Amino acid sequence: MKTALITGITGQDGGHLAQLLNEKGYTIYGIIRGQNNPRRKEVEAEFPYVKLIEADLTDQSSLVRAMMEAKPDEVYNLGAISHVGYSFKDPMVTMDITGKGVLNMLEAIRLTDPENKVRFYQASTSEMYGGTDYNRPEKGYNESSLFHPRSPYGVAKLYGHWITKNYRESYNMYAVSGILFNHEGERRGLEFVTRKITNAVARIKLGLQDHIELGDLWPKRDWGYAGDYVQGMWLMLQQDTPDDYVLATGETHSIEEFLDIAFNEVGISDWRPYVKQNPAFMRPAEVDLLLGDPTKAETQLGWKREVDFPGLVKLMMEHDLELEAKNVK
Ligand code: NAP
Ligand code: G4F
Repeated sequence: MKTALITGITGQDGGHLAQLLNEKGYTIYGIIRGQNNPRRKEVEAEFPYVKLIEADLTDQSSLVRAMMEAKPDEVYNLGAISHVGYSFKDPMVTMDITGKGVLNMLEAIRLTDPENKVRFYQASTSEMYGGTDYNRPEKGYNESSLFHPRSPYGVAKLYGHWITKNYRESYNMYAVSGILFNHEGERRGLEFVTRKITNAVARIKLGLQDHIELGDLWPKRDWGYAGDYVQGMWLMLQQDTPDDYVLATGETHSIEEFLDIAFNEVGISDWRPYVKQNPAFMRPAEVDLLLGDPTKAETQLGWKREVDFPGLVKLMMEHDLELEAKNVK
């Protein structure tokens, strides 16, 4: 049976991927950072089959040790500073982890895998396209579209994307990038707009809070379900030849549309009295519109997303209503 090493095991995608690989019979190692990571207990409780290794993407020696301990067939590099807004506040740490961390991981693989057997997945992102008018194809961004990142996060990810391609071309490594559009779900961090909304709407419905503060409401995103997207990551590592793929739904929706469905789920037809705008949640440069074209992944990998936009909002609302009901006295 195969062995996988996952960075970012405490994150949203790390959880979905651990579940998927466990169903497939993998031995799973996860990298956890920090001397007392608050998410360690959650991971241990939810995924007891994951063996945790202490390491950090900024510490290459720790990654070499992790490779020597896990001896993986596949490495999924999901670890990153992944919040776009935060990357403006801490751009250098973002570059160290989200950008140079990819190089640290690739070099750790090269040093410990002289036979070039390990397959590597890099978590690239639609943020690399930047959503600018001049480079936006009608059917959505695909694998050949131009990049124009609009945040320190997007720039760091673009470095990770190109260094992955460079290692594939230079050293013949099986190294691929999945260019994933936004994917959400019940494991999404509360700092991201979808989960911030579904959690707040549940709390408003249950009388636990009276409003939600958000930044800009007009940006549009191509939002899918994270459970569908980890299937695509796995498929990318099972091909005869390594290549890069876009995963997306092919639909785009504004934050206002997300609010419409979320509030409707709890019987509130007009959300405006409950939403206040706060400039603290606006960004120095915004990505206006993201829309992806997943044709290549659909035709070559046989990947297809199952959950649609209303289904995504509904499943997140159901989860948060159940979660927050425990806080009602
Ligand atoms: P997430 O929930 O924010 O998880 C990020 C993970 O990175 C956490 O486990 C975090 O661990 C870990 N991490 C941060 N700094 C680290 C370091 N120095 N060393 C090792 N690990 C570190 O992100 P996600 O939504 O699961 O996304 C997974 C990956 O896909 C990320 O690289 C993200 O940028 C990328 N991506 C996400 C989306 C999306 O819509 N979700 C779309 C495209 C690409 P701690 O618990 O220690 O903080
Ligand atoms: O939920 P967001 O923070 O996600 P964003 O910036 O699209 O990034 C996510 O998707 C990327 C893929 O395209 C990933 F690479 C990245 O790691 C992350 O997972 O913000 C979505 C939109 C933005 O336009 C933001 O300005 O929502 C807007 N927004 C409005 N009010 C807000 C808020 N975003 C957050 N986080 N919090 C707000 O209060």
